[in-house]
Amino acid sequence: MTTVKTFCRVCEPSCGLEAEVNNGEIIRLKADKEHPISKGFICHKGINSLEIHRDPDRLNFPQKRINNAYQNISWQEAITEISEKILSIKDKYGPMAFGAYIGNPMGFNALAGPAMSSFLMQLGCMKNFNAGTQDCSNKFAGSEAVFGTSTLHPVPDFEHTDYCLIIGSNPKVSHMSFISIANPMEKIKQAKKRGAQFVYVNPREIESLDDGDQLLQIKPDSDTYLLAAMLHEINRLELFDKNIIEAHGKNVQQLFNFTKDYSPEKVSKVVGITASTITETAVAFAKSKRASAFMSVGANMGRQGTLTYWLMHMLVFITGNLDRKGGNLYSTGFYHATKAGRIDTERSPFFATDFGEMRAVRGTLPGNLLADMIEEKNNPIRALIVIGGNPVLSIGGSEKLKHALEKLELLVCIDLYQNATGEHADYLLPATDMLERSDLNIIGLGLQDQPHIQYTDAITEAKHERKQEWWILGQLEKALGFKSVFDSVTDDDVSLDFLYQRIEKMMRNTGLTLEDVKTQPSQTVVLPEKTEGEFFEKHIQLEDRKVDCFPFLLHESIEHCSDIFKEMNSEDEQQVKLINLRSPYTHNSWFQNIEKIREKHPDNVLFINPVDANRLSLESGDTVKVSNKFGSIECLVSVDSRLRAQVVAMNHGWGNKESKGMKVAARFPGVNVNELLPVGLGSYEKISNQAHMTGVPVDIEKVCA
Ligand SMILES: Nc1nc2c(c(=O)[nH]1)N[C@H]1C(S)=C(S)[C@@H](COP(=O)(O)OP(=O)(O)OC[C@H]3O[C@@H](n4cnc5c(=O)[nH]c(N)nc54)[C@H](O)[C@@H]3O)O[C@H]1N2
Ligand SMILES: Nc1nc2c(c(=O)[nH]1)N[C@H]1C(S)=C(S)[C@@H](COP(=O)(O)OP(=O)(O)OC[C@H]3O[C@@H](n4cnc5c(=O)[nH]c(N)nc54)[C@H](O)[C@@H]3O)O[C@H]1N2
Ligand code: SF4
Ligand SMILES: [Mo]
Repeated sequence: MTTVKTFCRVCEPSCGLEAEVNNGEIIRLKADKEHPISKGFICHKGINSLEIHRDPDRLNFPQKRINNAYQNISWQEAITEISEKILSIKDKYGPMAFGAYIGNPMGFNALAGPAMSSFLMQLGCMKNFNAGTQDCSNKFAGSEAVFGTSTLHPVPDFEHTDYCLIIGSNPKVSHMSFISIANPMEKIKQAKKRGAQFVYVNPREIESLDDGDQLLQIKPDSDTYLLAAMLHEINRLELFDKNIIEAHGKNVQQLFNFTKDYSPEKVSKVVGITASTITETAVAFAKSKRASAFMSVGANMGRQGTLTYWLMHMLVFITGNLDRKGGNLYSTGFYHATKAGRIDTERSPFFATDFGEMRAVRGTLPGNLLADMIEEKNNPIRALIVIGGNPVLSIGGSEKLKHALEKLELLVCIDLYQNATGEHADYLLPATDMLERSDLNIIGLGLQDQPHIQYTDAITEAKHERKQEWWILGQLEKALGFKSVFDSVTDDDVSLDFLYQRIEKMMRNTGLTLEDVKTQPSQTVVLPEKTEGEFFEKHIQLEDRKVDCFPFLLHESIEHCSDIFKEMNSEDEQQVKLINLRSPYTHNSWFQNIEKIREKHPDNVLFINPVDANRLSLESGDTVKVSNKFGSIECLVSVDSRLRAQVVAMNHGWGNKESKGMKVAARFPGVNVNELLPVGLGSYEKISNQAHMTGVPVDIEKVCA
């Protein structure tokens, strides 16, 4: 038996793991207590990834759909048949007939990224979608507008902060996103011991709340107005940092002209927080010596996630906390990535399409238009490749997407499972899991609380015929006559050194080679801490290196902001709204096939506040019909006093009734909450393509047995 070090690639902390391996089989996974960053912290998902590795339902061979059943075929057959179909579709319709959807796990796979770009570019595929538009694309658009680059996201400096505002995130359950931080709750605890104040903005009394924390129990989808009102107060009371603004900002007066319209008194009803609390919060933030802010999916997924992120950046900047120790700092890491995300902020990014003006954000179109773009009359998508994603369960309006997928001439899914999307595939291609491939922690680049590089070898050989994405795409490239990773070698045995060349080049600034990393304990090199002093000079990508406080790219959204405010202000006070909810026992749509988890947590329910439950005569365990103009579901309710009145919450990633390839998940199917989310035109934020997924109005009725 040997013990091998590796790291988890399920979510962003990338915790250190140890694998006990016997005769090439992994017997057990446990925490790497010696890991210099995660120091023994892990969660059960990291441990349970072993269950996914040995799940009998895993895809093990390439499969082809014949008469609605899947048959194993060889890789040779799969590559030949798929490439022939691709060529014939290209001949008939041209490159506009291709589409791709890249899922969230592909961000955690260092060799897959370049392979996917190479393949899609050579295919001429312009209709690219990914999980980012259901997650965070507002952050890309927000930082583009304010800093000129999608890759600049200063993170809170927990270690030194005195005051931290956490908007729409539940670190205890999710371990956060857009900040790679092992054991965030421990960091928060340590900060609190020093006397730091943590303030959560959330419609729910979340698990992360602890003694001394403050909760601003906001109404869903209204964060933009809370931040606008806080800035209103900071301006009114002249609590901004004049010197910093003068030295590093522009268009500040226009920002204040905008926030003038949103006094605490005016927004109080819409945000559901008293005017005095808003003022107090603004004053506390501005008067703290070192204040920081963070926002995540709860705010991203509202209708105005980009404006919310803009205003969060503004709050941090005008109070002098941007690039300040204990405020928000950019975490450079092993490569200066801020240039890579640079865009021209002077020109409109939009182009004309049959769906009206549209843009690509980091190359990505709105996921909420995927179904429409398959069904459209002119130039529909006829061939789609899905890599490590499950759009049927992760985008709104699943029924519409399922219907559209059946119209494709070719659907290829590369995944661990025949997931709900794979149910519609013509070809299923089996991918390796994280224990079967080498990797480097590329996901955290620019977002690490403590910068570090870590490498892992594959812990075990890939079972059966599972292959890595770079291999699959490289083989397709070769068959299609494109430039392929296999061109430079005589056989299929491409050396790892060759594949990691690009990453090694990226590491050049650190003076380290991959070999240096591999020989360190836990194959991890801790890099210098994030520091202040470089942000304005080095990282901002606008020509004049100033923070743009009223960016041209946001003008249209800003104009629209007052319309949404009016609409919310005149809304029926009793209107119930659905918010997103993450559970410790699921991870988006995967981990659904792990029997021991599903037996303990067999279902997802709709959580409802006692006030609404009473009004509707509901008790926990009752069945309800939840509906709106987008769809309808039937599910069980659980009465939960942690929610604000008129707010219901439900975990996504469920709804595997028809997933024949995931037998455990099909036995515990749960309900797909995304049936209730808007889809198509008008269902996403135009500037960012971010889908509207929280604060969606719903009606609830009791279903009598
Ligand atoms: N266990 C587990 N961990 C995960 C995942 C998982 O599925 N399960 N998913 C991973 C992924 S892909 C991501 S992106 C991260 C996400 O990590 P986080 O961004 O921390 O996500 P959540 O825990 O869903 O926290 C979002 C919070 O927003 C609140 N919220 C909902 N609507 C609103 C609103 O309108 N305004 C405000 N202010 N708050 C609102 C919700 O109540 C919820 O507490 O988690 C990652 N980690
Ligand atoms: N209602 C609602 N919907 C949501 C959210 C929400 O909070 N509420 N959250 C959104 C968020 S934040 C996200 S990130 C998206 C996620 O959206 P997606 O990325 O589309 O979906 P996942 O459920 O993460 O599916 C990942 C798939 O990748 C497979 N996979 C895992 N590892 C690998 C690998 O190494 N290689 C390959 N090829 N496949 C692999 C898994 O088996 C799974 O089928 O969902 C979004 N949808
Ligand atoms: S917190 Fe995330 S990275 Fe760490 S063990 Fe859990 S799933 Fe893996
Ligand atoms: Mo996500």
